[in-house]
Parts: sequence; structure tokens; C-alpha cells
Amino acid sequence: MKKLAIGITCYPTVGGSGIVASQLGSELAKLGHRIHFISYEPPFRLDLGQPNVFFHKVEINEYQLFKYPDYTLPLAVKMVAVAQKHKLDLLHVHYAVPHATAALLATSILKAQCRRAPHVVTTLHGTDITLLARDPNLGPIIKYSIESSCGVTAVSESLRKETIAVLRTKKPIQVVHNFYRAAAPSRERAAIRRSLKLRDGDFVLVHMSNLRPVKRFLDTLRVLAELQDVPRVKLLILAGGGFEEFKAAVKEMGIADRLVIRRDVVDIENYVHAADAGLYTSEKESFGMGVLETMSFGKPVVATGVGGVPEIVIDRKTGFLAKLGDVKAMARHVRKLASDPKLAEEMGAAAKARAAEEFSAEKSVTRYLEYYQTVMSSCPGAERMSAVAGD
Ligand code: GMT
Repeated sequence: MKKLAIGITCYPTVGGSGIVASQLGSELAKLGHRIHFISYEPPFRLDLGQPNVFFHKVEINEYQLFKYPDYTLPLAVKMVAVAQKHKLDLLHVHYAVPHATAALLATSILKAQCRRAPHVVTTLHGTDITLLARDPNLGPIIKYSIESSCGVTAVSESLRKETIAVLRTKKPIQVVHNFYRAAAPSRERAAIRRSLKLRDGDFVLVHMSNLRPVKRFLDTLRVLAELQDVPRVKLLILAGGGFEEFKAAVKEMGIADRLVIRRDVVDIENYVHAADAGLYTSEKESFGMGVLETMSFGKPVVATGVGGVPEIVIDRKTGFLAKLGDVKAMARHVRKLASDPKLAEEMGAAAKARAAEEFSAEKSVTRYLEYYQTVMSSCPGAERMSAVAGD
């Protein structure tokens, strides 16, 4: 296959979509493709020191004339410049708004200049559809941006179906599940546990998220509170957001001494490795990167069976699924795992095997590359203009 020049735009802050975009870029770069990240700052977990990976910063000036600074227009202008200079074959954008909208604007500008325009592939990660598409001020532009992209992917079958239902669109949407390549921990499990002040007999639950309301993090705390009679069950929180708002609830539940909190952790392998299981209580989750990451380290996961989560966790095999808000059931599942080390180990091994077989970098990257090929050979919107000048 020809080596491609690909522009990637994502939200660079802590969050699954940025992690997926960064991982995908790194894997493609390893295969010899040239990857140009275009955003207002480098993505959170992206290693910019690796070969074939470049970063192009979108500068935003604030003018008094505008009450709200705009990002979409400077992003589109930067996409035009990068596409032209680096002869991009594709712009793979994560999230329809504003990224696909900016990419479509960029391709229109290039075509108007009779220049080669990259094919636009948009990956849907969730919030676009589950929240923003229902807003009448955004819904139409999201629908337009999706339908005008050369190709559209969704990170789960659940999100694909929801997109079709919410937008009433006939646009074909390809499911490419997220993937995770677990890095090897650089420290021994016992050493990590000691540094986190965890004891040998503790049963440690890990929860990784940005603690947004959609994560229903209070439910996670409530599960711990339900297990007051098993004080050795601890909760390790790798937070991508502030913890302040939960402090009062923690005090009221009397669980403060059972929590270990770390913020904005990059080397998650050095923490998840020290846990015994995962706990995720989200009300919406188009995929659930935290769930997959936890399973990749051989830990069973107790989670609400919402959105794409049942596509990852096999109930009673790689963990336990519960109904949204059923804190008592989740506490029962944790109690079972904590009291039966053999079961926890078997489920953890099954979780790791499933993560490696179904959600590997190799599998997902191959699917993306095949999809790029399909899009590039079938999408008429971006063929080289006949009067191309100077590219
Ligand atoms: O869940 C978040 O708060 C972050 C959000 C994001 O934009 O990164 O995550 C979404 O994309 C992830 C990667 O595809 C998925 O694993 C998450 O399930 C999805 N979040 C929601 O659907 C709420």
C-alpha cells in the first residue's frame, strides 16, 4: 500500500477520543505513513519525538470585535496550509463539530483554488451524537458535516445505530472499535502498591475518567459505601478532572480513607497494574476506553451495561454488567470478586485475552487502513482538480 500523508484533528485534552486519535496516529506512523496532527495544542498522550509524527498548532487571535473567539475558521485555514504543504491524502477528524465542519471548509477552499483536496474521514466518538446532535442549534450542522464527509466511522455498533436514529441519516457508517496497546509497567506491582500506601490484602478497584456528570461518579463512590463491612476494598481514582465537588459526598459516606486519587496520569500502566478490578458506573458511554484499558491489564470490570460497554465486557466472563444506577448489584459483584481470588483471576485473564483478540492495535489499524482505501477509491469529492497549479 502507498504510504499516506494524513492530517489528524482531535480534542487534545484528557479524554478517550484524543487518546484513540493519538494511538492511531502513532501506529500509522510506525507503518511509515506521515501523520500531521492539527490542533490548538499537542494531544495529551502523544509522543511528538517519534518518527513520521508532526504537530501543527492552530493559533487563535482574540479580537474585540467578536464576543466569542472562533476556533473553526483558523482550524480550517491551518488545514488548508498543512494539506497543501504536505500533500495530505486524507484528513481524519475525530468529532464532527467543529472538526469535520472545518475540514469540509478546508477542502472547499482547496477545490476553489483548483488544488488537490484531501478526503475527509470523520470518526464519531459519542458526545456529538448523544448530546450535541439533539441541540437544534447544532443538530443541522452535525448532520451536514457527517453526510458531507467522504467516510464516517463510529467507535461502536451502539453509536452507529444511535447516529442513524438521532440524525435520521442514510449515510453509511463503518464501525471501527477503539483499541488499546498496553505499555509494560516500569515498576513492580508490589512497589506501586507500597507507593500508593495500599496493603497486601487490599482489593483495589480502579476508576479512570474525567469525572463528568455522564460518568455518574457518585455511583462509584456509593458502591464503595455499600461495602463498609469490607474495608479492605479500596478505590484508586485516576481522574482527568477536578475532585473538589465530590469531597462533601466522600466525607458524608465515610470512605475518605479508602480512596487513592491521582490526577492527569499519563503512565496509566504504572497504576492499573496495581489494581485488582475496574469499576465504571457511567450513564452513557459510546465505547468506554477506561473499561478497555483496565481489561488490557488483566483486570475484570464491573460496569453499567450502557452504550458500547456490552460490546467490550462479556457479562460473567470478563466481568459483570449491571443496570444503570444499580449500586447494590455492582457492590454484590465487587464483593464476589474480592472474596473469590480464583474467580477474579480467571475473569481477569479472560478480559485480557478479549482485549488482545478483539481490540488490538493491529486489528483496528488494519480496519482503518482498509477503510481509507475504500474511501479514497470511491469518494468523488476530492479527486485532483484538472488545472492543479503548483502542488
Ligand atoms: O467520555 C468522555 O467524557 C470523553 C469522551 C471523549 O470525547 O474523549 O469520550 C468519548 O469517546 C471515547 C473514545 O471513543 C469513548 O471511549 C467514550 O465512551 C466516549 N464518551 C461518551 O460516550 C460519554
